[in-house]
This record gives sequence, C-alpha cells and structure tokens, in this order.
Amino acid sequence: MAKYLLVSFQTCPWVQRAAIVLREKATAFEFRHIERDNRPDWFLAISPHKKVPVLRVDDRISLFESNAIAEYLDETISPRLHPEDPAERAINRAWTDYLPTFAGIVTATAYAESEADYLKAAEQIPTPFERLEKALEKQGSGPYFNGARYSLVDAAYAPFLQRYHFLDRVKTLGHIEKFPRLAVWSAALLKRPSTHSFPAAEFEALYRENVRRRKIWVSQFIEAPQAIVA
Ligand SMILES: N[C@@H](CCC(=O)N[C@@H](CS)C(=O)NCC(=O)O)C(=O)O
Repeated sequence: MAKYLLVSFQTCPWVQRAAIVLREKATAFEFRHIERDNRPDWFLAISPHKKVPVLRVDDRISLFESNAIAEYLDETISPRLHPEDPAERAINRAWTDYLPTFAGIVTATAYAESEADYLKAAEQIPTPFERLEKALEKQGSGPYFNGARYSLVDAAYAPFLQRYHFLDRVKTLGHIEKFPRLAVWSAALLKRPSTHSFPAAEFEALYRENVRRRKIWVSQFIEAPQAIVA
C-alpha cells in the first residue's frame, strides 16, 4: 500500500474533495494542515502553483490539482468511483469540468465587498443550481449523482454544496429549496461521513470565522467567537 500525504489549508474545499476520495476508498493518509499566510519552503518546493491540495505519494511524487488527484486515486485504488460505461464516464467528467464555474458562482457572496455586489452574486446562484437539477433528472431515485452508486461527481460537489448551506445560514439565500433533486442530493452528501474532515459544527465555525475575518459585506452577520471565561 502506498503512503499518502495530503497537504491542506484547513477549510480548503479542493483539498476536501481529495480527502473525500481517499476516505471513500478507505485509504489511510496523513492529513497535514499548513497556514495559507505562512506556506513552508518544503511545500513551495512541491507545489507548482503554490496551492493546496498537494498529494505526495511515497515521498516521491507530488500530485496537484484536485481533479487530477481524484482521477489518479480512482485509477489506482479500488473501488472504482467512475462509471464503467465510457459514455457515462464522459458525462461525469463533463460535470466535474463544470465544478469551478459552479463553485465560483455558488460561493461568490462570500467575497462580495458591498451589499449591491452581494445581491448581484446571490441572484446568480439559481443558474448553476438549475443546470445541476436538470443533470440530476437522469439519476432515477438517487440519492447520488448517478443514482445509487457514489461517484467522483459526488466527491467534487459535496464541499461546495456544504458551503452554500453555510452561507445560507449566515444570511438566508433561499435558493436550494426550489431545486428538489439538488436539495435531496445535497442532504445525502452532507450525511455521508466521507464528506467531513472535521466534526461538522467545528468546521462550520472555522468557515464562518474565515468569512468574518475577510471583512466583506456579509461578515457583519457573523458574530465573533465568544471568549471563554474560566
Ligand atoms: N484548481 C485547484 C484549486 C486549488 C485552490 O484554489 N486552492 C486554494 C486554497 S482552497 C489555494 O491554495 N490558494 C492559494 C493561492 O491561490 O495562492 C484545484 O482544484 O486543486
């Protein structure tokens, strides 16, 4: 069995995608969290874009880009998460190609500097939601992207659907309820243990604190953590 080291920032959704795939394959790995503002030299030396995730395999190969990492893990460790059928697989890959667009739109409110920008960003969310809702029509009775079998598409979208819910709880966005298949899919992904790198409440608090510290428009709706009085 190869040795895996996954280098991460604690709340990075792209790292989370790689971690999910490792967990789905019941593969042991060392999860090493580094600071975004203080990236160590050993990391800069193995990460061509200076980004996380990096998956170091056997202290020998450094893989980067979450999609490439997910595909590599799927080719090298069973069970296969991609569908057997080549056409199905191509369609699944097309939807993982859509992920950066989906992610950018669905989390844009967390970067909006003004109320007007926030409202504009929130207004865009139904477009990618509608596209996924349509794609999910072929899932049958679900609950995953391809139906009963979990896939790399599930692993890819879970972190971003989770962040939509976090942002919806900071300030109500109210979109996902209008897309029944997407809502059920997202609930199934959030229930799945592999989605979670940290206890759910602790992770949501970490995410909220990141957004609060960004000092953008929506930060005002997030309370600072309470000091613990002994
Ligand atoms: N396309 C990349 C995105 C990775 C990414 O954006 N990682 C962020 C953290 S969530 C990062 O390392 N940002 C640091 C930077 O941009 O310098 C992937 O899928 O792995």
